[in-house]
Amino acid sequence: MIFCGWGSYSPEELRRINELSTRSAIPIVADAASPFKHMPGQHIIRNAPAFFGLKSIQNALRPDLLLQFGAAPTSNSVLDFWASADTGKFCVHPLDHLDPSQSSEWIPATAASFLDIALQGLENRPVREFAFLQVDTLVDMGKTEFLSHCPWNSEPALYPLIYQSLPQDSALFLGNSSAVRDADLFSTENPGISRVIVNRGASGIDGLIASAAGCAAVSASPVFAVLGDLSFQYDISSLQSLASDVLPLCLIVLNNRGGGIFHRLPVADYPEQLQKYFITSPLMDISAVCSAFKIRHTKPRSPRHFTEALQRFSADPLPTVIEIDTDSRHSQELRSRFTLRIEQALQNISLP
Ligand SMILES: Cc1ncc(C[n+]2csc(CCOP(=O)(O)OP(=O)(O)O)c2C)c(N)n1
Repeated sequence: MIFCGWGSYSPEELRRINELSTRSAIPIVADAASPFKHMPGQHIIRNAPAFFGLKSIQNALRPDLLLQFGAAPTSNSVLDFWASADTGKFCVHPLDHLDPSQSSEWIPATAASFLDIALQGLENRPVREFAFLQVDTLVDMGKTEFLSHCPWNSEPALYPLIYQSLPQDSALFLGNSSAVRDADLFSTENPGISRVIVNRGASGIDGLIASAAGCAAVSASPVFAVLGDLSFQYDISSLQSLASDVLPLCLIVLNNRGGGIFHRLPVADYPEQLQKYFITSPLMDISAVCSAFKIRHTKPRSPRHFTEALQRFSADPLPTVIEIDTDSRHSQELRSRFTLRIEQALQNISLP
């Protein structure tokens, strides 16, 4: 199994990773920030975060080999799968051994130089029916069904909406905290997304507007960035360069009034402390902040208004903020229900 995390891959490296996968009949596990998420192909596992963490799956499906290109997986459940897999595990990276579990061997090489050798003399293997790919298809169908019953502005349901609404040849920047994790779990593929960018660092929520603005300054196409309201507040001063340089950046701010991610952590069992010390709800009026910097702002009330706002930006890509009100507690309930639903659905299938 080939894990492909975020990283700066040349088109040739992507072509050759794809070749390694198809010729050796080994599937690719695509992270939300991996270019493979949006590439066509039956050999790509796109929903790993939804089922790799299940013990039933970890016990039943045992890959022969794990190979990682780019950064380590974003999702904790995929990291858990990697850490617990009792098999040969190798991380290919020129500079660093990017394995938080330190349970693998490091191959200090660029993907290109590794693939030069790996592809030499590789015999084509016949396409195999992989249980992982079959489960992925089931999970994908379950996900679509589940999200179709969620409110449009719940955090899980927003990701397919955002992904499907992005125009041809768009670049997508995913903020830290819930954005990159929910994208990993709930997004759908859109071949129109030509580039996904993250600034993961140590998961800092500072400087995300500046990072996205930097992308917009050099990108050939408009950039869309998804981030939380607290991340937005942390980096308001970067709106200045966005406005003065008239950068083609559309910030999609999910406003759940503070750090929604903390609803996922054990501290959520202590509501008073959670609210006071962790959520840290900003008192900011995003519309007023945008007006202060002379940046377009809109707050859609329906999916149609949201897609219209994206279309307006695409037609005239001036700095724009699209603010969507979300409910972090309800969104967390939906995430828990989704995990349970997938677990139940997979209990009844017979795995080889
Ligand atoms: C610079 C920095 N300060 C604090 C944190 C700790 N932290 C992690 S997530 C988070 C909340 C982020 O809130 P928001 O951007 O609104 O996103 P949400 O959690 O709602 O998805 C905080 C404060 C951090 N990661 N980086």
